[in-house]
Amino acid sequence: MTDLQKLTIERPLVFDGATGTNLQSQNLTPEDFGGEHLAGCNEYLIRSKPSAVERVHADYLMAGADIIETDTFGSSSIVLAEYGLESLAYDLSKEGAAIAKKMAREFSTKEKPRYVAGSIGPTTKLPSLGHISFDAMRDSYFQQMAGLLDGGADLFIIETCQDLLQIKAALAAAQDLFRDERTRLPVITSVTIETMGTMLMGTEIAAALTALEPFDIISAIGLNCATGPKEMEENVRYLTQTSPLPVFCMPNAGLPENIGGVAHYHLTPDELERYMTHFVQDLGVSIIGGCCGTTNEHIARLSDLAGRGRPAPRAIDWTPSAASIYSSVPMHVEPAPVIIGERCNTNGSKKFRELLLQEDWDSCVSMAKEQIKEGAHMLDLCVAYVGRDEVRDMHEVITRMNTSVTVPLVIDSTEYPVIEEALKHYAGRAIVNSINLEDGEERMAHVLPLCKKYGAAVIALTIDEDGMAKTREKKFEVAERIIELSVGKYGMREEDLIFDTLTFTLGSGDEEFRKAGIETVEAIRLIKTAHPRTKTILGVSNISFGLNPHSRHVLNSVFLHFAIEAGLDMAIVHASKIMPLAKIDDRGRELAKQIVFDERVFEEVAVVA
Ligand code: THG
Repeated sequence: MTDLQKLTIERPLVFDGATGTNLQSQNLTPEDFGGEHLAGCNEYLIRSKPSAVERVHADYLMAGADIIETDTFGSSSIVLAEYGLESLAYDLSKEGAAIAKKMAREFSTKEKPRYVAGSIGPTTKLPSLGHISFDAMRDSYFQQMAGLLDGGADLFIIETCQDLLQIKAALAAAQDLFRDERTRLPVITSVTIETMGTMLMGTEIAAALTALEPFDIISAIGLNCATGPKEMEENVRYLTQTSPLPVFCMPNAGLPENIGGVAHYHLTPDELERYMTHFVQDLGVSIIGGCCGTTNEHIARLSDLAGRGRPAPRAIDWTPSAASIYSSVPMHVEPAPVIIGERCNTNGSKKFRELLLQEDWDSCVSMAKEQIKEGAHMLDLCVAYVGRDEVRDMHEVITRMNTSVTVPLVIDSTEYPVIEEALKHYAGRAIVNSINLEDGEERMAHVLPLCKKYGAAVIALTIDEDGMAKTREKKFEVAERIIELSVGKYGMREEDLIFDTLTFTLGSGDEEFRKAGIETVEAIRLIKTAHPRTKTILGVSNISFGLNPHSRHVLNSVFLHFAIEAGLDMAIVHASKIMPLAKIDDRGRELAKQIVFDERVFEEVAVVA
């Protein structure tokens, strides 16, 4: 199968409808399922009664579906284990794909080729709640996907996702599989937004898009299950207005009504067609289908609709962002800067360090929450402490913060295993802090593949083999070298890079560093002018190390002000201690400005310092 984006230019692609609904209508007996103990295991029908599965496929192919889904929604070892069938995960997946492929071939014509989507469900476990480890989930998906690939699937659909970590584990599996097999199939990811308006884990659609958009393995993104098209409309609209990827939508036949413990679906084919016509022709959804409760009549109507022409063109307004498991936060805000709380850092806060040493994890989380109350948009997190196991400490903190901190995290560590531990347990889109060229490419070669694997953005420091760059020209030169490598060699995009032009303290009185502030500010201007899609950041408190607290606040605030004027997007600060310029008296402001721009008159400096 070729690129989904190209296939959907002329007309929307149509998936099939519900598998369960169709199987139910066949009135299968426990014997059909292979015995009482397997009744309800739809995936085992692939073995015990393949004709029932073939009939589902044939019905939808006759209804006009372009793409049929394999009967493997739950063919992962995790789900099959509930029936004691975990050892069959690969085989059932492969056989399921083979059955679908055989049927698709039978119905394919030159004018209307039919495709098979390997269906990959969410399993029964939520990694963000600690039900299963990322690696175990990846391994389970890998087996299932390997079977689907070997059985002849043309694409994968990772669907009905409730927890973004489920998708990330599945994407990691697909990346590994495609690498091993030297192949690549289109991958559709589809999340489920519950009636309360978020995914089961509380994830808003914007956070889901922010977390998934960076994965270049994904061909389309969308929504399926839980509700009917009516309830989906706002989220569908959001995706069509913002997603750089084609948008997929596969609703239920309306909200289910529970009658005597059985779900009933009431949306008629007529009604489904009406909503989907709006989604396709007004909003630009380009891949459609039906989830629970939809039948071949529903799909026949979608097929008619697809025959009526191309999806509406979309005007996409995409903003590079980071995300927590709950919400998305842009990497540039007006007024700038994006405020990154600095205090959950063992090197930067005595209190946080002590809480970590006491292993008082809940209070570590409380410090994070305090900073959000103080106005932080994101939080820097560093748990390094000499003599302690940083991977373990990161695990303890990140697994808690993943679900209890509502703003995105910036993972601040020099250790690669620590960074990976954090990214594996973070459902949202994190920012990694940081890479540099101190040891040449070494660090980038370790960190950037992790950023790619988990979809993270990254902070890059202007440090190279000669040390921390001091002049604006050198900082700019290092930044350009990092861009060239990151984009050219490691597949990052400019908008995934956040440059930190670093400053030494101006508080030491050291002659050598008198120009540090101005060079840092001007380097920001150079980078933002030449590469407007990149972002910039500063650890602002660095500039005032060694001064008294009041002077620090004044100098930090004034420095931040000028950095923002030069184009700074983000700042790592003590959120409650940044003062608007207007709140600083004229004299303090003037003196701080003289220090930043190295215009000082020597006698006066003593007053500030
Ligand atoms: N760039 C990037 N990341 C960074 C920095 C940077 N991470 C760490 C640091 N610099 C930014 N974080 C801090 C955190 C705290 C302080 C300074 C920078 C700080 N702390 C007080 C002190 O040490 O005196 C308060 C101590 C306390 O509360 O115990 O100044 O530049 N990318």
